[in-house]
Amino acid sequence: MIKIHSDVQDALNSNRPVVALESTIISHGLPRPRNHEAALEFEQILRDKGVVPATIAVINGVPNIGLDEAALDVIANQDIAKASVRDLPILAAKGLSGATTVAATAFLAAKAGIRVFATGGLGGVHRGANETFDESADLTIVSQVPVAVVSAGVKSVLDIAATLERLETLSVPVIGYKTNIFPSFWLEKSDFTLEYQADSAEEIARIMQARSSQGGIVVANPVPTEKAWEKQEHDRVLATAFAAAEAAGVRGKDVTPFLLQYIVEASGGKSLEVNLDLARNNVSVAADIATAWCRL
Ligand code: PSU
Ligand code: MN
Repeated sequence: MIKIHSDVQDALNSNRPVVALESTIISHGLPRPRNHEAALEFEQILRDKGVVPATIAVINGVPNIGLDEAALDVIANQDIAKASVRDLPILAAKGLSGATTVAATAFLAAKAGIRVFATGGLGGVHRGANETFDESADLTIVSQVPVAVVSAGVKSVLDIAATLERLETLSVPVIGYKTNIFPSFWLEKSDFTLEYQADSAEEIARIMQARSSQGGIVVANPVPTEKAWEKQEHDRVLATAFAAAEAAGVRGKDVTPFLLQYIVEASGGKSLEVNLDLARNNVSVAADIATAWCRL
């Protein structure tokens, strides 16, 4: 069972643009109370562009596509599970709430018929994955569901080279949005170039159409230059974060939330501002893509 908000269903029925938003970034990726403000702001960015927001989360066991005020309060202010696709049946049977990751959000968005999804940074292959096998389910699910994921690349705490290789193996198209350099979340650029770039939302929509229902695509949208984090400081703080995670013995699904939270504190809040800016930028580009998609 899935609960689709009437605003979302009406828009889908009449071919008006809808963009899915995830809830793990709100529950586990951003600190309170900025997380609640961000959830409301991301939705408002979409509404201001004439797009219906569909924030996705599991509330008392039921996947909700589009959240009301009370549900937004739950994801922002209650301690709920971080839910990937494998957790959905368990939450459903137990009647529990969960914040959906990119994987679970894309999976549920596709079920509802939503084709465009904005997040901050995609999950991927963690550094040291050759020993831990820690690779986000985000990659496999995006390869399987027909959703365009707009992200500022993958979080730079990850092994970006390995992540790009896995995306190739999984046959996921990766398209730079107005760039041929793969971004790295808080930084505008990584060391990796992309084979293809698109210079308009219309072009992305045409790629989506050509890919049809085979699976998703990754739209890599860099944080604007003037909003990016300074690279030296970024590298310095990340090194301290890896050492802290190692010392704390953090493993599995706790790694990403731990690192993000640690980095916010160790950067004196700088990483948080950049995370919000890059996410806003992704939401805005996703709005344009969803609009172009409806006009095809
Ligand atoms: N983007 C952000 N902040 C986040 C995330 C993305 O700006 O917290 C979340 C997404 O929900 C993504 C998750 O699916 O991080 C990756 O977690 P993991 O590495 O455990 O798969
Ligand atoms: Mn993991």
